[in-house]
Amino acid sequence: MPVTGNPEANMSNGTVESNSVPEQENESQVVKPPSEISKNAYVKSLDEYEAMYKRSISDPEGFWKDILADFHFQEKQADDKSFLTYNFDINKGPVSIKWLEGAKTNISYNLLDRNVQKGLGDTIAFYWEGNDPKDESKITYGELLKEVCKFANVLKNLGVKKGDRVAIYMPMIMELPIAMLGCARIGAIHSIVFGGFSADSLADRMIDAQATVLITSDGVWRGEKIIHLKEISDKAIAKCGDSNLDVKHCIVVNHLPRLAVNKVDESTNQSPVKRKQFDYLTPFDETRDKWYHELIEKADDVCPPEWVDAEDPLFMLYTSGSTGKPKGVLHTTAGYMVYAATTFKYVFDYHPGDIYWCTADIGWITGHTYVTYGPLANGATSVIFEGTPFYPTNSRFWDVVDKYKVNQFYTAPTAIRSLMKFGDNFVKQCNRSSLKILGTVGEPINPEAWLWYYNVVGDGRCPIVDTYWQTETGGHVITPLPGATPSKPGSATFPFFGVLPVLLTEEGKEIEGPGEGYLVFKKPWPGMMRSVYGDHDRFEATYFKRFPGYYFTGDGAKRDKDGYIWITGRVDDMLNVSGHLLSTAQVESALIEHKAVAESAAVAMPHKVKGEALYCFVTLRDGFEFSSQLEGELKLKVREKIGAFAAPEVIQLAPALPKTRSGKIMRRILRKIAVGDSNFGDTSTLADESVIDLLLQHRPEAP
Ligand code: 6R9
Repeated sequence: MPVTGNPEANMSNGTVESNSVPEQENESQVVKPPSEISKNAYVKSLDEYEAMYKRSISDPEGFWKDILADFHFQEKQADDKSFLTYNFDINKGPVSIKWLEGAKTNISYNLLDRNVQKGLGDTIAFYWEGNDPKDESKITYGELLKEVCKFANVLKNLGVKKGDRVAIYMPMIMELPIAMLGCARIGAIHSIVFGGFSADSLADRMIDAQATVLITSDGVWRGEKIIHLKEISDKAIAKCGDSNLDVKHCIVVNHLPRLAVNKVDESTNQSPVKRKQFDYLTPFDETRDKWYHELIEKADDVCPPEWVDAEDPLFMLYTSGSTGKPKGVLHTTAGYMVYAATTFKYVFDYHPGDIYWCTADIGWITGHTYVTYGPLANGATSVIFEGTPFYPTNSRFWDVVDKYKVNQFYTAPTAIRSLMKFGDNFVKQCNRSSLKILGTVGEPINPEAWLWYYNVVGDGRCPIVDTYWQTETGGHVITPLPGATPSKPGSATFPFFGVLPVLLTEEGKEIEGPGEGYLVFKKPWPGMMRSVYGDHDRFEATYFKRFPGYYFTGDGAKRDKDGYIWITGRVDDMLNVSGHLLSTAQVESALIEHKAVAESAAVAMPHKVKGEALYCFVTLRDGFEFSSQLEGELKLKVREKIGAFAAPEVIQLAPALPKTRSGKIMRRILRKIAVGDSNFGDTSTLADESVIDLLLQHRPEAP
């Protein structure tokens, strides 16, 4: 049991109920769950959590079978099938994880038909809140089922079959979950690419997945800015063509014209949004492109689900890889479904009637699991938000909370830090009394941001669930339960049911008790990834080679004397900008494409709002001069190759890079230069120590 010591014993230390928590720099600050929350929670105390956790580890079959009773499996019951077979040790054979293999189900049936059968047909599944506060809509479970069936029929009519990959590049609109579930209904594998990625990134992902169908929209408003997604899609499709991938169908949602329909400018009798895009004509290829609404109009609203194997793929989602090439993380059906549903229920303590809101974009794993699949599996009512926290004002999040009376609110540390900057008034002018539980995800949350979230946003009455997980883990793996876990600001606390975290030393020895090491997992849980799409060797090499017998997260962590787990961040060549993982190799290969660049090296530097930001060093080819214009061009290059969120914070000229005698770049030194720390440690392995002085001379004044 990872809960060593007795956390209850610490609770007098800094414990506050329904009140502010003071700033205090130590690991013994414990914030007890408010009794109001514990009283009604599914898990009411740490003792209850521990008992359930113990059972999930010692009797996983019994534990999950109780939960499986809430799901529908076709023909024979799931329990007639092999429960779990797995191998984590590459020395013993191929790594594999199979859960309920042989059982047949369909996730869209479980999320929609079953909820309608249970009487939730008229319950709101999603409220949609547009970028413009006047744009809104809603959809019930009954309506959602029909829309999903219609779209599934559209796909079928276009020839899409079970196992085909469908790429989705869309904004946060209702058609996005409909498209996902439409794919799932017929057993097609969706591959969603976040709408902030560039044409090149979209094309790379489509080519890797060999996706011949793309679903997109004409465009989207982000605050005051319009983004023409169809134009980006067209560029991506052209690039696919260059790689011999023939994209046969591009389905386009006509989203722009229907925006701000309520907001009419009396002088012109037109909505300002409409006026702005009045002259805009979406580029359209009559043979390849199809309007979503025209296809849907003719489609039947009944579509029997395709019964797929528990281990058939549900979706793939690309995540950065340390070599620079993104990996298509593959998730399968039953394990992901049950894990998404169970973590959602317990971690947000969702009860019928609650209104839940996760601000993540569906293009990331958080949106997959905690906007679409987890909430719908629980018959929940949630908010889908198209906009940004800063538009039209910095109160937008809290306005939306008040408008829909949101009970559970889930966002990222980077959003919290950026709102913190504007002061408390934007928060305090909103009521927020509906809030019960606050969540955070994506990167380590610094205690200062944690306390602001707790004291200001939550008025000192809402527990915070700091949920640690990854695209690869499918759902939360280390997280507090809001009614049970006394939290410590900045700690993700304890493992979720079925998850067995271990800290390892450099040599792969398990660390018992307090200590710091590599975070690995010793056993599979239902929702973990099964492979890298099309490259099982890479799956094994990335996650199972360094420490045979364990799944390696790529993160470091420490365990304190009370057994609390604190994630310390990535230990590989990965960085986390505003909660988005990027590999340094990916950025370096974008920079090197510029004709002026001979060599480049990217490192992470701490950033007040983004958590981490990119600091890039470039060595130029002969005949090129470093200038602010070149700096601008290089930043643009990274935006074009990857996406706007990846734009470097600093680009510095490096007459040479610090290398070992074998030619390896010593990033450790570059990280020190980036933060202005002149304590370089042992530099004896450098081929040329004078490089350090050269780099210091070219360091910009205030990076
Ligand atoms: C869900 C998601 C995964 C990486 C992960 C870790 C970091 C996520 C965190 C956290 C500390 C948390 N991370 N949640 N670090 N505390 N609560 O973000 O997936 O985009 O794949 O990123 O994010 O470094 O390894 P993904």
